[in-house]
Amino acid sequence: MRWDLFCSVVDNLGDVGVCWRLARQLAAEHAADVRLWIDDLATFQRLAPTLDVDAMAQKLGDIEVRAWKTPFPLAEPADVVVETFGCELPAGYVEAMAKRPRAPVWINLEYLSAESWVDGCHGLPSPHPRLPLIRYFFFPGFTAKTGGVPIERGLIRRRQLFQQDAAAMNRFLHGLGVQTETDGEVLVSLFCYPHAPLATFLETCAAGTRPIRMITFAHTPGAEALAAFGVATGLRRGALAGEILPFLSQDDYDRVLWACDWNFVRGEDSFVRAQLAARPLVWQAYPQAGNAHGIKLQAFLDRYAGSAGSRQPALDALWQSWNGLVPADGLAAAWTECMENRERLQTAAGKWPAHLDGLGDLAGNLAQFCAKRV
Ligand code: TRH
Repeated sequence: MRWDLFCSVVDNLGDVGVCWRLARQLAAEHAADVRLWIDDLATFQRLAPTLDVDAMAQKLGDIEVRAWKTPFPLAEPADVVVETFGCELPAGYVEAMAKRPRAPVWINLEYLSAESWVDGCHGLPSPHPRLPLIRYFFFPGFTAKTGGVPIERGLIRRRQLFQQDAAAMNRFLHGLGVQTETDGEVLVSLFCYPHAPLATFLETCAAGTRPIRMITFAHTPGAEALAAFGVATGLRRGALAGEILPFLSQDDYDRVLWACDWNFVRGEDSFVRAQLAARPLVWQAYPQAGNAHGIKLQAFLDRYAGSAGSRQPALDALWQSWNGLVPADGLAAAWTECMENRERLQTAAGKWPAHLDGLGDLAGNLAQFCAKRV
């Protein structure tokens, strides 16, 4: 089957991060012939360094990458058309979809949310007001009534084997230039938005009793904060040492998440990857007006705590202060308590990937949904 995925980069990396991952999985695991239309090749190139940002058409592995320009070129619509994150398909392409002898399966792939209303909206059809086309709303999510989350075949087993092999983890980290000699050191990965209470967090870590090595990534807000705090490239201040790595491939970023004891993540794709890493995590939701992201945050924490069998008040407090939903002066106490309860938090984090895996993965659920309608 031929698939057209359309991705319009809003800002940051997650739109293209999710689309690139989905495209590769559909091709690798579902024999999909995928054309990925992207309107911002420069952003995409951060995730795919070999991409030619000037090419109108190119192959990246098995994926045909097309520059989504205006005016949109004539193109024969695919059997399945995925409009990601409500990006609004080119009008001419929609007209061409309606002229196909058999209308394509048209999917609107939504943003990930743990909110309960998602269950009732997932899979609903929406007939086009004028053309003989139906668009289906497809929601990633955390229940069996949603599309699940992206999980590549064998990923969980690969992560388990990696985490069982301390030598392999150390070799991987040393290969990135991360020193891991200090006994009892807690490894923390940091990927956040600029408005996170970074100064408060770094001060708290430096003043703490446990040695912490914080790993962050070039050209992200964490890198600036670590450098400003004087702990870049292995330097230490109090209990805190920092490492600024280059921006990694998605697969290497996964392995950093697997190797760390705590992962601070953001947006959508790194949020899911940290859940699959089976380590305690702190999520900074993409900021929305009126603190709507606070509702998304609490909805996820409710499900996550439910699965763990008990609420983790300190984790809730840490997430709330990290997201600016409560004053940052509560962050130090919340982080200290989370560090004391780390074993319990690790037990909860270790259970969660099995729950996600049990939902079926996003690409598989999407392929199955479309196969029934194509
Ligand atoms: O970059 P983001 O903030 O993207 C956001 C979200 O997708 C959000 O839902 C959306 O509304 C907004 O964009 C417009 O966070 P996210 O989703 O984690 O995407 C980051 C991508 O970068 C993800 O695929 C992981 C990848 N990454 C690497 O490949 N290497 C790295 O070194 C790092 C730190 C991240």
